[in-house]
Amino acid sequence: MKIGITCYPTYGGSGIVATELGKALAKRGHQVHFISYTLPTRLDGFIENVFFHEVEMSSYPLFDFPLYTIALTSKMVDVVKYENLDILHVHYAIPHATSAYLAKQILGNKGVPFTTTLHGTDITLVGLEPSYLYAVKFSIEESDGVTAVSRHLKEKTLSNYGITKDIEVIPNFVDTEKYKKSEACKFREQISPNNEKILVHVSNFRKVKRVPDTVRIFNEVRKEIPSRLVLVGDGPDRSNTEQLCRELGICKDVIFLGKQSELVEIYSASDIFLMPSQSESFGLSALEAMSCGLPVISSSVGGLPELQVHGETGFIAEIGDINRMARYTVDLLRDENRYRIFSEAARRRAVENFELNTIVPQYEQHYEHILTKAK
Ligand code: GMT
Repeated sequence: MKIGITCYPTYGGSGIVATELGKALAKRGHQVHFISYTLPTRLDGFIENVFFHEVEMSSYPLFDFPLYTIALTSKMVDVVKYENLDILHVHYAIPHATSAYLAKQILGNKGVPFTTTLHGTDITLVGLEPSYLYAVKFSIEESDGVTAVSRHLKEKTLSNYGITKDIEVIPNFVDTEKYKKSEACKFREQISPNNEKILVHVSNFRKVKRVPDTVRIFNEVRKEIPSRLVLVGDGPDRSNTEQLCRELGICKDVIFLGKQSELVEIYSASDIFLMPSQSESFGLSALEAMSCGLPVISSSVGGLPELQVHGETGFIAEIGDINRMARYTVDLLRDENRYRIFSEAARRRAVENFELNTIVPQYEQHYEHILTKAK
């Protein structure tokens, strides 16, 4: 198949899923054309069967705001037409599904079907704003296929937008061969010179991630266990979080690594993954951490209970219940035997339920189903 994929290329779960999917499809013999405004984060190096088409944005004095939706539409038309695509797959509804719809209309009988994967805040937050709501609902309804990354997100889409469309749940996935604990880990020696326990959090530091909660949880844990906190990523809440560490006087034990593309070594050096989010449709970074054998301490929101099993792969608490999350962390870190059982269960859950080779064929079947319907 010749597949066009559009996603946000920056640091964020939807772009990562789209990129890993495209790479996996290319490996399975499909030709994959990424269409975005810059090269997606994980699309590094030459990959056979993978092509990148940059959306060109021209500026003009009248345009106070960039006309990305239109520029993307035109690029989609161009790529569908000249690369003879069979299907377009857009990740994150806004504005990608709207551009794909427009491209299909412009191409008329030369148009191809498009499918939209819903990832999270496109449905639960931004999409609900009055300025986007009608366009999001319309574009989802007009998509030839729709997938959601969790049952929770599917239900939210149906109820929030009053949509009756068929939505297929295809969960996020992980390459468990790549994401596995590497034993020879130099980074561990650096960050844990005195055998401190390592807590880790990875996100784009947006409000919904509640990064300051990770610091508060850590602040409680360190009172009982020698430990350090590793924070990976960057975004709007980074300065607040740094400020909080200063106020608590714990800066020497909190390591801000900023954006990182290679996470396996970081997870291999860590003991517990923290995800205290306000909203989380799936929690891809938690899955990647689980695949490296990290138990997860998370909030109970969204798709997180579909990902991890409370009392088996980690623990789940109410949003903002810092003390409980800290308690769970301490209890697990204190009991070596129990920790090992949780770590193995986390890895097993990733391998048995969310392995790349199990999930990617579900997307292939999804495309085939859409193409058969369109004939
Ligand atoms: O925050 C978003 O909705 C955007 C998206 C992203 O690009 O980071 O994240 C969502 O998609 C990921 C991949 O499917 C999920 O693992 C995240 O849980 C989800 N984030 C939220 O729901 C907050």
